[in-house]
Order: sequence, then structure tokens, then C-alpha cells
Amino acid sequence: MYQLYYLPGACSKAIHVLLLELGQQVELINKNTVSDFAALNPLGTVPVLVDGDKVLREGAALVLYLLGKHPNSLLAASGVAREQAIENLMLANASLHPAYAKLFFLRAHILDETALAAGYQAAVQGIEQLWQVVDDRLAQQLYLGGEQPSPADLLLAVYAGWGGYFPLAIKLGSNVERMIAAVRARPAFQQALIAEQ
Ligand SMILES: N[C@@H](CCC(=O)N[C@@H](CS)C(=O)NCC(=O)O)C(=O)O
Repeated sequence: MYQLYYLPGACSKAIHVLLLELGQQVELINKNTVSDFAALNPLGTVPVLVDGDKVLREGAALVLYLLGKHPNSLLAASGVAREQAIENLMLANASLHPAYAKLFFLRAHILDETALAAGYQAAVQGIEQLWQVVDDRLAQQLYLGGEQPSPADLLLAVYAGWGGYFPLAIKLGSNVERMIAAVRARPAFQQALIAEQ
């Protein structure tokens, strides 16, 4: 069985959902209950996945590891569909995730309220620009993966929830909202939600 180090609602939830989509059993370990988490990940971040004697880090790497190991319909084995799915995975993990991380950083480090509001506004502009790209890609299809979710859809459905932690409206776009509702309605997402509560 896999062990997944997580924080409730964090990006680790996408790995949790993916494991359930793949029909895998997972033992969840809240990072905050581990006294020496730095031994597993010196960066202190989740997700960390333990598979036997392997300790794996970095969300996108975990996604590719799991999809390479278990038969699935989330990622094509080769060709243009695979290339697009990996581009979308990186758009989510390497662009949208850091864009949201700016909001958390600002809240932790900017004490002046006016400066904080200006920082939030600039960060939200960047986030909305990225959602617009995703929204455009969803114009003709429910998921970035087409009729089936791709890994990026799972990640984005988790990230979209982070806006609720801040006193700002973040425009996602109607296609994005439709995709997120569809991902969140999936049994794997619901199961992960309950398990992390
Ligand atoms: N590049 C890393 C980023 C991971 C990351 O930033 N994780 C956040 C949660 S979404 C975290 O663990 N933050 C530390 C904390 O909240 O204690 C990845 O994709 O795995």
C-alpha cells in the first residue's frame, strides 16, 4: 500500500484523488503529525509518496510515476495526446500552483494592509490570466483530457478551491467552472474529500 504525506486541502489532495482513480489503496499521513518530516522532504512540502523503499516528491513527478506504473485512461501512452496532457500538467503544477502560492506568501509576509491588498490584486491578475488559458482550452470539451479527465484536471480542481481562503473574487471562467464541478463530482474526489476532513 502507498503512504501519502498530505495536508488537508493542499496540492497533495490531487495525488490522493489520482491514487483513488487508479484503484490504489493509500495510507494517509498528515505531515503535521510527523516529527522529522524534513528527513522525508528537506523542502518541508507535501505531497510525499512512499512506495515500498522509494520516497517520491514533487507533485508532477508523482503523477507521471503513478500513471507510468498503473494502467489507466488518464494519460495516453504516446503521441500528441500525451504531449498535450503533459503540457497541461505542467501548466497546472508549474504555473497555476505557484501563481496561487503567491497569495499564501503575501498573507504570511506582508503586514501592511494597503500593500497586502495591492499584492493580492497583482497576484489575482496573474492567476486569472492562467485560468483564461485553461478556459480557452476547454471551449469544446468537458475536461482538458477531452471526455475523460487528464491529470491536469485533477490538479486544477484542487487549486481552484484555494481562492476561498482569501477575501478576493478570482474569475475562473464558465468552462473551467464546468470542468471543476465534473471533477469534484467524481467518486474519487468525494472519497478523498471525506478522508481528508
Ligand atoms: N513543487 C512542489 C510544491 C509543493 C507545495 O508547495 N506544497 C505545499 C502545499 S500545496 C506545502 O506543502 N506547503 C508547506 C506547508 O504548508 O507546510 C510540488 O509540486 O510538489
